[in-house]
Amino acid sequence: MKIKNPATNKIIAELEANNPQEVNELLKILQSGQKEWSQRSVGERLDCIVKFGSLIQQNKDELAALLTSETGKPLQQSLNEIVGAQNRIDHLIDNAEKWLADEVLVASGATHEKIVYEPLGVIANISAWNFPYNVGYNVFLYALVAGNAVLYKPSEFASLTGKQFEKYLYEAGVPNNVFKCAIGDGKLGQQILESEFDGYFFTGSHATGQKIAKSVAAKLVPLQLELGGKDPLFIADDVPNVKVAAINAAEGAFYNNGQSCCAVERIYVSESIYDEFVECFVEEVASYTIGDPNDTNTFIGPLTREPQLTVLKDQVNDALEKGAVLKTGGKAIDGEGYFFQPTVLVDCTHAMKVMKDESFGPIIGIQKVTTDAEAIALMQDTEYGLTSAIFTANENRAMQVLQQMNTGTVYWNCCDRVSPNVPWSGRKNSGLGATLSSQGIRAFVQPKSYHLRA
Ligand code: TXE
Repeated sequence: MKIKNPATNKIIAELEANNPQEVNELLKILQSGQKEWSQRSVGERLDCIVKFGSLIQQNKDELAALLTSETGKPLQQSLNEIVGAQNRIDHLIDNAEKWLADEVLVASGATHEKIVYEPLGVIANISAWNFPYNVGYNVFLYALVAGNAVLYKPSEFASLTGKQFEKYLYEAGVPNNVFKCAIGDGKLGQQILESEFDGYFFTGSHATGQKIAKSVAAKLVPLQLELGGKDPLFIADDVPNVKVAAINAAEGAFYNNGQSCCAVERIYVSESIYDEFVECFVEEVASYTIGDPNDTNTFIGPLTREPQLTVLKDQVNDALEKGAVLKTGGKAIDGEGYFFQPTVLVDCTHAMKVMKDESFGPIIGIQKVTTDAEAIALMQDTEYGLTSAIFTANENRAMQVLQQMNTGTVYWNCCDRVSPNVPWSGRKNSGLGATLSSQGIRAFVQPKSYHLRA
């Protein structure tokens, strides 16, 4: 498989892809290793994950450069991701033993009752490229600590990073028949769906997620889908500082070039502060440094995937045809890489694709609203359900809005953030199941209920 650098469109590596027929061989190897691994204590398995985390941090500069080379993520953001992802390991250190321990419910009387949490077995993790550390750790580290073996298929746009996970997991003591990184694209992914894994954990687009759900439904094994989003942000007229709100909103929309499932994907602004907000927002976006992702001053690098350029151009043209006003950006940037100008469209409506379809790029639509009720109705007008946010000085006003959102995550005066302490879940077309938090720990086990009559 040829690996390209999105900043230069040049091939930087060639990786031996796995043939689909190898999947069943890998599955057999993992089945052979999983039993012994599951018989180790949670603490012993956790020790390997802690060592893995240390190895990653020791090599973070080299790993960040690698991540940037294959995804185009600005170097500083690659470093941020690698360092930040350690919070998943810290969460496991603090919580895994508690949530995976046997639970004695009745210890007196004729019949004692307890729950033992057993691993699922060998699970498949088909993953995405935009935050390979974050979205990867959410699944394969939690699965390993729970006693499962894992077949991990990184996105074809983050394969080099995927191979590093395998290298350092082995160095940390995870047996090579307990974790396998399979290299390939959607075709290899399809073969994985045809094989008999004990659970399927997917991070990626809604379209692919739906295909995966259809393919594995009849197997009646656990399936989790972390899919796309069209996350709204409502800027209420009582924000203490419109400029600060605009700067925070812009970061939520453009961090990682907007290639984040929980990026701000549409913004609604109370009419009384609309003009001021738009002015501050456009000023902030126009100030972003676009360029070589290896330059630590760069905030906007190339898109990771070339086809997304066409999606973004189409959303801009569609919006303009339907009456939107382009304030900045709007075009791909000439040159070798997949660069697109950070783009702000205002006076948008829900007739436009940019307010309804996932953009997953450096483009945002802004719409004026006159009441909170109007904002709520527009925020709810989506087939996605990942996150929603409101910036306001008033907690009651925030809760009024957030309680009505049908999303797995809600934000008051923040956005575009994930914490391992609380579940990360999508509703509607944004997914199925939850990773992180105690729920994410228990996602990789199945309860066995013991009724014991001595
Ligand atoms: O997804 P794709 P991408 C979402 C984000 C965006 C998408 C981008 O919102 O929509 O992910 O990631 C494999 N059978 N999230 O472009 O194309 C493919 O090889 C089996 C949400 O990578 O769906 C890759 O490994 N597998 C998330 C993986 O599926 C198939 C956070 C994803 O590919 C396949 C991050 C097939 N038919 C991104 N086709 C969240 N909610 O947390 C492709 N694949």
